[in-house]
Amino acid sequence: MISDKMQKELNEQIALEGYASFLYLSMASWCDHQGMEGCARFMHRQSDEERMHMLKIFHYLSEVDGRALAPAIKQPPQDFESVRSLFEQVYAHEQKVTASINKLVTKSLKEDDHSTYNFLQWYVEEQREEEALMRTILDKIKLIGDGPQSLYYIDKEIEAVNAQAAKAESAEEG
Ligand code: OFO
Repeated sequence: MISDKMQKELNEQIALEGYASFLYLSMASWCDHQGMEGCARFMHRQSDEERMHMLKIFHYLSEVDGRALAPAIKQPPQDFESVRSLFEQVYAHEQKVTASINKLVTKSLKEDDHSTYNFLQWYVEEQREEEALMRTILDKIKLIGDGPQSLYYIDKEIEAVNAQAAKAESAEEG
């Protein structure tokens, strides 16, 4: 049985993960429109992952006899200044998610809710990986530059990240 307070906090996290999914979907569409197919594919995968993060909490709440709420999703931005600014926004959003997960972890400990504490450890690790990935991408963009001549090379770099992710996924599937 989960406390009302923890249930409310987890439902807020559901909303944050849901928003991330729609934000990244919007970014995928923008990238696609710029002809950056690698970036579009990357953002679609991130969007799918965020939906999975949202559903994971959904299922956890049911498992502990809580009530998961489907969130209202506010409209994400549709236009982005540049590919660099887009990835800066992704990184900023991931940092926001990390801060929110950290708060949840602290609260679960205060409540002696070890089940939720244990459940949240998956997110702690996921956020560390996501932040590291976004920082690597931003470093590459800074190195390459993001003028019109550089967009092709940025897209190629992101395609390499996509290929790595696909390889890791198929290794996981065995
Ligand atoms: Fe689920 O917030 Fe990103 O990873």
